[in-house]
Amino acid sequence: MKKGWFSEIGNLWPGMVQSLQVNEVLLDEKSELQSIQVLDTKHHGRALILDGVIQCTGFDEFSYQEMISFLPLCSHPNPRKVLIIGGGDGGVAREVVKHPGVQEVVQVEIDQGVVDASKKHLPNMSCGFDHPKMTLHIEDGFAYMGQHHQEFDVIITDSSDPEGPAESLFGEKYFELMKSALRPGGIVCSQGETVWTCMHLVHKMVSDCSRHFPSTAYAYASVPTYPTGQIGFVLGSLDPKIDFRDPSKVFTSEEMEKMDLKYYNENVHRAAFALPTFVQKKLSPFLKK
Ligand code: SPM
Repeated sequence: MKKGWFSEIGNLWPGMVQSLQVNEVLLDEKSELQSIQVLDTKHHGRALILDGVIQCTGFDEFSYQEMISFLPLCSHPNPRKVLIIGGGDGGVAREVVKHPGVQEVVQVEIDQGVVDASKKHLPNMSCGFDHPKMTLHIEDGFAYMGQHHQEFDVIITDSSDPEGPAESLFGEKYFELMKSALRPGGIVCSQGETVWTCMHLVHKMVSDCSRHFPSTAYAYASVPTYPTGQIGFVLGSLDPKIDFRDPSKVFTSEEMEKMDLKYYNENVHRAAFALPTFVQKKLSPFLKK
């Protein structure tokens, strides 16, 4: 923080910085795992910052939370039981419980401090935890995954970046564990960084995913307060015939209205998988033709 501005400096986006003008620091503490800040910003609502990195702001969080939830949910023909790993602010839970076919949601977040911070300062996101479909566990998502077999239809990994508590959620072993935790036909969707500054990471995740899933895809969404304004999603399916671009579930306008979706819709779903040529060239060995 300098002169009322928070600046996000990180190794994953070298030579650039994103800054937010701050009215007030609402929380500044350290959990056992990381530093946790909540800022009341001048133009972007409240911002959650973990280890100095912007996780979400009130201004654009809906884009990320809707897309990491509805891309996999609407690619699955019948997503009854969903596992969320990470997502301690509650925003992904808030979105997943909206899907009318989802009956049960289990969430595993490693840091109670993030949940507490969100419950106190980010009620628009933490409201996700209060839904009757939800069960929240505070424990290590990687370890949890190793103990569950053929249990979930969809697994969503809403992690921070791979420097810190979320590192284990980016390795090949994690994709292997997710595969065994899925029911037949299951789908995974992980926070997939950005091709603009982390192509090496994107390439590794997509290639690791393709080693364990017969169908792998990469999609992206616009999130102005993340570095480069973009974030990706790595998706894998146990169904070799799936076409991720073609949603299994298309909501009626009444359903859309009821779910209060602000970013996700059928056209956005299809467009999210359209990759620029340089990305297509790099990832095509691992993506389904
Ligand atoms: N529920 C919201 C949590 C957000 N999780 C993803 C945060 C990613 C932050 N870093 C983005 C950097 C992109 N290279």
